[in-house]
Amino acid sequence: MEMTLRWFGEGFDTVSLDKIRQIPGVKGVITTLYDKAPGEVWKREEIHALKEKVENAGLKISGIESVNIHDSIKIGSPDRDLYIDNYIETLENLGKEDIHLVCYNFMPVFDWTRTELARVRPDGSTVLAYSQKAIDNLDPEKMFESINKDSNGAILPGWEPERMATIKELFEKYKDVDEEKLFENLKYFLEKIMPVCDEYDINMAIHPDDPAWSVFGLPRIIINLENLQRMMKMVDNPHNGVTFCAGSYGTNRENDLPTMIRTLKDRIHFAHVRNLKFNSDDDFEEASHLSSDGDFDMYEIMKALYDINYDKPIRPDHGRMIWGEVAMPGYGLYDRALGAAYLNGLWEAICKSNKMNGLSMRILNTYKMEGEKNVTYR
Ligand SMILES: [Mn+2]
Repeated sequence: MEMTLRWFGEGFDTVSLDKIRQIPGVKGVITTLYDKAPGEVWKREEIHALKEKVENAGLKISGIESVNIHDSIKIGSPDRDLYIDNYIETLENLGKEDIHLVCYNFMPVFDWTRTELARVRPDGSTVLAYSQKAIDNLDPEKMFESINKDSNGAILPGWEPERMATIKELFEKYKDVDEEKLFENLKYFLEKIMPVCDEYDINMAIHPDDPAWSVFGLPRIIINLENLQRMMKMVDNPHNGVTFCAGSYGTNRENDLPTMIRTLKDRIHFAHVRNLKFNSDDDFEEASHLSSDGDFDMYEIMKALYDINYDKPIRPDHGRMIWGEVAMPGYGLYDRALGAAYLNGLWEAICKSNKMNGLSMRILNTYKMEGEKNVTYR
């Protein structure tokens, strides 16, 4: 695996590249052109400048999260081809800059949804949390206000104020889009972009809907193994793959995370690993990464990734806000650094206890590979 950290770019992220570089084992960032609107073309020079910035800090771009999908593509509006052409041009420019991983999502209207961005835990840390009761009592048009007031001044990913200003119209546009239609529109999009992905070897990694069920009556399809298998089969190309986000799939307790990983295998192109603590079936909060702090067995999740020889980018996900840090909720430095260190520790222990060979030994520079089978630790 390749340990990375998400970075929103200069001017948008409170965490600097030189701090990221000091996290043991992190050699790459997952980044984006944060001020690009969905549907806009990413110019090659802009991508190149971003790449230079990252490389000058001694890191590399391991992938993009996200190139967002314009609503017309998700809705299947007559103008969708224009935005798909723009998307293809962006992919082409990314490919030319030697970037081969793109995370995206296909969620209508709202991106990830939480009802609290700073719930206080007993240890004084604050975390993102979700309560179905709070959602059920909330007018969807007020959702943005509710999310925005706790954002520490940051623009949250997927919650662009410009889009949210037209929320009523957006809901109206999605009124005829049900799950079947959304699948159809996703298929149409994927079929159009696969040739450029094949040409430049770009792995498309769809991010799950978070939480993994319908909110405010909007259809959500990337929620479980069955739907993922349908998605991969309907456009059966190895570049059509998934972001395995433990914290998002894990919101539905029927999703067996290690089994999902072992079934999806090499169609997993990117992994987000974090833990959740359930207070009841319809209320959860984002715990620290440690197994004993939440409800997921993080060892089993990492072991499943090891078992499929996972050698692609992985990142710790939302962290708690600790030690007085002020940052975009979920994206402070400290707790994500603790998460990366913990996941690296689990990985090293799994590797050593399994006397493994070849591929999945590539935990950055910690180990040296000697030939295909024989591995010696430095
Ligand atoms: Mn995620």
